[in-house]
Amino acid sequence: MTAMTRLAQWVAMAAALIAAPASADFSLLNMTQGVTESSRDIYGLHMTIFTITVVIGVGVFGAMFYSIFRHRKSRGVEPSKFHHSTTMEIVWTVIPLVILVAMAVPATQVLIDLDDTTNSEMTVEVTGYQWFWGYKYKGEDVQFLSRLDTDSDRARRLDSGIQPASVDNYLQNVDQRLVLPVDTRVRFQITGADVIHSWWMPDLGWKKDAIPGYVNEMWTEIEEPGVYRGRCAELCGRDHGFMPVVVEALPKAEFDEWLANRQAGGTGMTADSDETPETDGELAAR
Ligand SMILES: [Cu+2]
Repeated sequence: MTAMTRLAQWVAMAAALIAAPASADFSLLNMTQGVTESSRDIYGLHMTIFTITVVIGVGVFGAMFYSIFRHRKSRGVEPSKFHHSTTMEIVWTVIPLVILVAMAVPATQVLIDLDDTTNSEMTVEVTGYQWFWGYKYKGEDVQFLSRLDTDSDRARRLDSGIQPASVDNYLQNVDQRLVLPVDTRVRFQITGADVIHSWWMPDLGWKKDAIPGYVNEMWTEIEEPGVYRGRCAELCGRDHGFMPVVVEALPKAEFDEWLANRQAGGTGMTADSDETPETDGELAAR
């Protein structure tokens, strides 16, 4: 092998190494910005704290490696022999304290805001079951169960012979979506019927435990119409991986139409529904 071919090989390898991360979609590694003000607040907090930790990491490791190389024994550096430095102790106590407080103040503000469910315009009761979700529009006489869609359910079975990749939104689809209006402050009351589940919708910026005998509250105000997908985030038994959450946010007028349709006994079902919803009687029997 000539020196030139070897050089060409090295150049090609270096180019491939540089090109691989450049073509990767790094946004997939980060958390989503979501579609609500609170989800963007949370994303902002995440980025601020991430930046602070990166700066600290570079500073600490930079100082450490600089000291290791610059003051190594082989260079003939004599170690200093001092025992105690009050100045240093104060510096390395006060600086982290200031950083922690600077991070805690905005984080606490967002937490307080997330917990404030006052002034909500409508309430949805969310109940976790093994292994599906129940939704009830409080005071609207509309309730239904939301289960894994039949296509995913068929494909996930042992020896089904169906390629999961051939199923639309495999394991991320339900028979009946939770339909919500946009630009409306919606309160959620979340509980569990059997074991602890957790209702997680990344685009809303939060998840909340669904605990039997206890009602957790949360709220959201979705800004953009669309279909958002989440899942149960608390290991709740055999089929934990098969109870997705799908929210469809509709413009207000369309939502009112959907709700009226449901109240009139229609299914009011949305695009990917493929099953007859359970009647209220069946739901109550559970
Ligand atoms: Cu679960």
